[in-house]
Formats: sequence, structure tokens, C-alpha cells
Amino acid sequence: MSEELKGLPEVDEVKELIREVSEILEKEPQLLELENLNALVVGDLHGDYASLKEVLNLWSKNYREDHVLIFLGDYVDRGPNQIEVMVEVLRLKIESPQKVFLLRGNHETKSVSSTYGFREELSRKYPEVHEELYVAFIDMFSKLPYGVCTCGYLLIHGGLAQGFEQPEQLNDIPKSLIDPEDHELALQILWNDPVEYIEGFIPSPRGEGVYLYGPDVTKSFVERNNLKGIIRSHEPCAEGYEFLHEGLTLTIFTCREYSYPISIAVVNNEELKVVIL
Ligand SMILES: [Mn+2]
Repeated sequence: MSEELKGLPEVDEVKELIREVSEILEKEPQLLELENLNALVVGDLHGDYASLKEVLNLWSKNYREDHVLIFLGDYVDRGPNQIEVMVEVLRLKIESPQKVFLLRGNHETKSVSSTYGFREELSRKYPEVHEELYVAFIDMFSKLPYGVCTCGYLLIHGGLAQGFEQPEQLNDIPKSLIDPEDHELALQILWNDPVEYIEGFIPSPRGEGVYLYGPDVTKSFVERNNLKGIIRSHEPCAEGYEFLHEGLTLTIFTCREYSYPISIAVVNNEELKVVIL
């Protein structure tokens, strides 16, 4: 027990981090439009602290000066160090609010994080105050934005959605939406997946209100909005990343829980590069 708790942040620090980040997030729009920059894009982490550290070392060494850091969500659930991962990204956000951006994943919700590990980890690591911390985290999750537009790409956690014609529609999702299940667009942006060999949208095995969508959906979205493509996470990839839809959709995944290689994306106005870690 004491071994496990070694290095765990003090409760007061965690509370303060949540409070300060919530304040920053409150002011961010649901779609962050970031012009003319270089970005490192990080996929699902799911409590994989070692992989997060690797990414941060790489960032500090080669990119920190001129690259922002964009996280595509799913910090919690599944892995062994969800609290440590969460605390680290919150610290980064406070240190550099204009250089670090945190998107919402489908696990940054009450319905998922109460079942897939985060709530349990909190109650194990902070037995005295876990209820209070959990409520504060859930409230902060509800303020995380849903997308970034930068360098001609739209960055989201899951995928494109029915009725989603323009990135700006993300701003129609109410801030502080505790349960994305209550909002069709929010739910699909966090949960949908692109697949080949279908047309339009078909129901997803992931559950009610969630869809798989084909290359035609991506192609028309990208053309309509004059974009170069979509960058998303949400699915582990056997090779660490995957291009779909004639190269218009890139999936990256940054957590080793599934024993696959992991990746990040480096993007600027000139190019999109995948780095395998
Ligand atoms: Mn996900």
C-alpha cells in the first residue's frame, strides 16, 4: 500500500489542479481554432504514465520551443496510473494554458469512468476523499472541449457524426454537459469510428446512438470544409497508427495497454508526420 502511494500527489494539490484547470476550460470554446502552429498530437493514454513520460521527454527535447501539445482525450480508465496521468496533464495545462490543449474523450464521462476503472482507482488511492474528488473530476471533464482545428486538420477523439457538416457546430454542444449521452452530436464525436467498405453511417457495436461511417462521409466533410483531413484516436492500431479513407483519416493511439506500438502525430502547415514510439 505505502509503495503504491509513494509519489501520489497530495489531495489538496489534486483539488487545486482541478479547480484551476476548470477555470481555464470554462473559457475555452468547444472548438479550439488554432492558427499557424506546429503541434504534437497525443492519442489515448488510459493511465499509461510511462508512455506519457516518453511523449513529454520527446516534447521537451525536440519540440517544446515551437510546438503545442494537443491531447485527444481518454486519459483515464484501464491502465495502472490514471490519477498520475490526469494530474500530469493538469499540471501541464496550468503551466502552459496556451501551449497545452486537452480534448474530451468518451472516458471523460461519468457513465464510462464509473465502470472502467477511474472511480475504482480513486477509491483505492484516496480512500478518505474519493467521492469528493470523483465529483470534482466529473465536473471538470464536462468542461473539456471537443475539437481542435489547426493546419487544415480537424482533431477529435472519436469520429465524424450524423448531421455534422462544419467543425463550428461543435460550439453548439453546451458547456458543462455531464453526460454526452444526452446530446447526439457530443455522443457521436466521442464514440464514432471510421471504417472502410461501407457508405454513410451504420449502427456501431459500441452501443446505442453510436455509428460507424464510411469514406464518403469523410470525403464530403473534408471537401466541404476545405480541410486536409481528420486526426483522431479512440482505437488501438496494430501498427501504432492507421490511415483510412484514402489517407484522409489518421488514427493515432498512445497507450501500451494493448501491446501494440504507440504513436503521436506531428503536424504543421506543411506536413503531417507520424512518429512511432
Ligand atoms: Mn475512446
